[in-house]
Amino acid sequence: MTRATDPAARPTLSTTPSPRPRALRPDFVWGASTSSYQIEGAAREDGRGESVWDLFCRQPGRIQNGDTGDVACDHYHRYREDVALLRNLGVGAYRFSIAWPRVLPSGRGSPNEAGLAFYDRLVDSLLSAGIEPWVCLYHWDLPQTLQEAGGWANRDCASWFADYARVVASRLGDRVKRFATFNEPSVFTLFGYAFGWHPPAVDDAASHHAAIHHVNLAHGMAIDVLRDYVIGASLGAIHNMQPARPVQATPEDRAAAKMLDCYWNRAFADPQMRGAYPDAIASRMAPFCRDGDLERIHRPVDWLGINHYSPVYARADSAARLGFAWSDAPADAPRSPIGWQIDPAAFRDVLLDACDRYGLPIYVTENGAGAVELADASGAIDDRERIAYLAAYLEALEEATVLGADVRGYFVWSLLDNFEWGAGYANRFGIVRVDFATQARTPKASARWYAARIASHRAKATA
Ligand code: IFM
Repeated sequence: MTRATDPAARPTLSTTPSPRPRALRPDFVWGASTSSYQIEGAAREDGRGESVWDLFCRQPGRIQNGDTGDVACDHYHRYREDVALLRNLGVGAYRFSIAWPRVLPSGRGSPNEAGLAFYDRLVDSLLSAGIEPWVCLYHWDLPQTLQEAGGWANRDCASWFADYARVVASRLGDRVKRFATFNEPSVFTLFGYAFGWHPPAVDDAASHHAAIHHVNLAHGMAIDVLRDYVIGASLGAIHNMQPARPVQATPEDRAAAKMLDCYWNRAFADPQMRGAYPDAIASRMAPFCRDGDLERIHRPVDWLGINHYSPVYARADSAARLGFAWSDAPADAPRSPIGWQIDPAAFRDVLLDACDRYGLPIYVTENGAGAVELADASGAIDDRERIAYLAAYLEALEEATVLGADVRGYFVWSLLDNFEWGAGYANRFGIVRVDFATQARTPKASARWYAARIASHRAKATA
């Protein structure tokens, strides 16, 4: 493919919207995203098995304030109210994930009818509200029993995942057509198998590279299953893509940033959509890669899901096994209330570069801003900083589209404040506030802003 635009010629983006031709397609998909462990709760109900996150949260010191996903947003019981919130926003699509241990409590074997019935109810409720369900099969909650059998470091996990995909596809595939395999595979493999920050809290290069390869294999095998079982399927893979930058402009930090780029942006997307591992890590992947594996991984997909928040930074460290050490953004970078860098131009460039490199229609499957927020007495939140972030990032998305990127949709992260992994409930990403003591939902100012943004696009598209 030819480059959509010369990177050197890309203008600097301001965070103040300026009048320019609008390029979003009339059928642009507006959506909101969540994930199973972060919102469902009902951790011990209706036969759900344990996930790696259930155990991890019980380990002292792992999660801020000792929080767990046991109750989370209690979405398992309150999904009708949450679908009503989605309908009021005017979104056309809702991306959620299936909890593998709710559907297959031991990871394999007999499906749990009650778990499947929950997703039936959710899908039916979305469809009656005129909202298209976008299902992601895996958002990090591996069944604990499979972890005890080696987890993603065990090659068999790829077949277990394909079997799980078959169970979900045969149950929901009559009504759900949009499926993604994994959410942000580079995050859960790096954080779980290389840094020890997420479950299974391993810090081992061989397990990490094995996990990368087996997740890739699982992706390809599940794509084949979904094609076989879902008539009219539209299949994708969801990757976090963020510029990987050197924290200082030294040759050593630049080399470190290249390695971070390989693991963060390319270790999954390249084999899945181009059929090869990046050269810089190919020899590390070779011990796990058998004949025919790359063909099994490189299956045709219909779209690329991109999750993007802010750039990531690397620094050189001679002791770092992977060739980089994680670093904070430079001190002078503009930041969101939880310290994440704000750089909408980086988002625009990611969309343009991904469009060139992978040649697929793009849906932004996550973007949003975290905050530590206090409500007023009525529970209201005037989250102007989040609105400014969303406005600037949507401006960047439109600019990428004007410059030639084929971006077809945007899902805000997140519909609800939810369990934000290691930060527990302290960091809030929702456009709807959740009071975790009462489970009351209160749309924030950003929810009203997002609804108006969607309505104005629809009005123009149908004018
Ligand atoms: O909450 C997470 C989500 O699970 C994966 N993408 C990033 C979000 C914000 O950290």
